[in-house]
Amino acid sequence: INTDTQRDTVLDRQDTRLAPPPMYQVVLLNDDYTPMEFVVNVLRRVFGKNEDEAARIMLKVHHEGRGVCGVYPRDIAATRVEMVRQLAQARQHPLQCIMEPAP
Ligand code: TYC
Repeated sequence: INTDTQRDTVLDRQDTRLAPPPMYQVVLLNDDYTPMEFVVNVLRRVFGKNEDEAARIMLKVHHEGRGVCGVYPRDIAATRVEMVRQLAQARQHPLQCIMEPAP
């Protein structure tokens, strides 16, 4: 065996390993006006979902009011929220996207 812990002990060095970063969930919110097809396309383009998964998330948001698109470190979550805002604004859709600490 040769674990990181054992190597640190043998070499008597400080533990330089990092804690995992805090994670944030990106959440899409429902509204009455954004077309379903637009939301599906956003989920495919911004969050890398396939057609089936994108449709599943869109319908969950449509029926339940909100839905998680993905869970990421802070900067990646913030960038994806901004990409959704820009795509929605470009087509004048009221689509809202937020990030919140993952539970
Ligand atoms: N409720 C919208 C409609 O009926 C569809 C929709 C789904 C809008 C998800 C936003 O995040 C959303 N056209």
